[in-house]
Amino acid sequence: MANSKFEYVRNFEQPDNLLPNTWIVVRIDGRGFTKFANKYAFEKPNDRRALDLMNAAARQVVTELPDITIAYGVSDEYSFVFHKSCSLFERRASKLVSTIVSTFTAYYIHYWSTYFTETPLSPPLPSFDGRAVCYPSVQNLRDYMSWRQVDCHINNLYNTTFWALIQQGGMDALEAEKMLKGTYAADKNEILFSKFGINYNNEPEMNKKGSVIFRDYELVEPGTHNAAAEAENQAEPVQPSKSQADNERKRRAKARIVVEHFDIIKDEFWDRRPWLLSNKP
Ligand code: DGT
Ligand code: MG
Ligand code: MG
Ligand code: MG
Ligand code: MG
Repeated sequence: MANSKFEYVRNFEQPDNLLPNTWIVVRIDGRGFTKFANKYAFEKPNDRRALDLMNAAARQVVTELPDITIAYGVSDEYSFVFHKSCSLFERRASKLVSTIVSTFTAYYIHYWSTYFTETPLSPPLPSFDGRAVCYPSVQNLRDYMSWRQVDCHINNLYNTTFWALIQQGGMDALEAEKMLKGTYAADKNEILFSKFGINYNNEPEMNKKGSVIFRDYELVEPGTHNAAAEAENQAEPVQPSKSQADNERKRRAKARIVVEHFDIIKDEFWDRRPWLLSNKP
């Protein structure tokens, strides 16, 4: 249907290709999940089923989009990182974001009954928003990931203490809020331990650290590698040949995709898995 008189409308489309050679992060977030969590009586502050469901949907997104290097999730959000060499959809933001959001949402609904066996979904159905941000250096990308994990830690320590004060301490929300106002991490640890015998260190790793999803290959010995320095120092990659790219795609398709609850702030996680930040796609 070339050259109809209507064809000119195509010129209204705006380009939205993201900056080349930058790490693309697409973060999705549940819309109105405060209300959604109440509707389905999610356990407070962490509902194991809800978090497992988020992880199952995200794992499926990583499986279907091999250009994703790593993903990190906490609460009702997930961040998906595309390698800086990614050329999927010519790096068009709207295509990348909408594909991630719809694939994730579809699997969230698909897997719902696996994790919430007693409570079928009913409208309004869960939905997610999404945005894409480019990070020009490995350090910026690592700082982004650290930012999300620190956020997870701060919120989880607060929420764990807040709900202990209510559920076990018999306070109402206002009293608990007042008690926690202006407290530091050490104070919250102390409240948990002295009032409720809870050692925060023994809380589930998933609640304290969130979840990280990546392709697992053979680990590098600890202390023998500096992934961030190497990635920043490597020459920019030359475009791989078609057969190289095909082989790489097959290797990625075969790799085991794992969901872990590791510390992604410290160097060790990255140093032991140099392929995550490597200049090679
Ligand atoms: P938004 O994102 O602006 O549409 O609004 P919300 O309500 O989704 O707010 P957001 O994303 O800042 O915060 C996430 C909400 O989801 C927060 O109110 C707690 C809730 N949520 C997430 N995971 C759990 C869980 O495991 N248990 C419970 N009880 N609530 C959860
Ligand atoms: Mg939001
Ligand atoms: Mg939300
Ligand atoms: Mg959120
Ligand atoms: Mg089409």
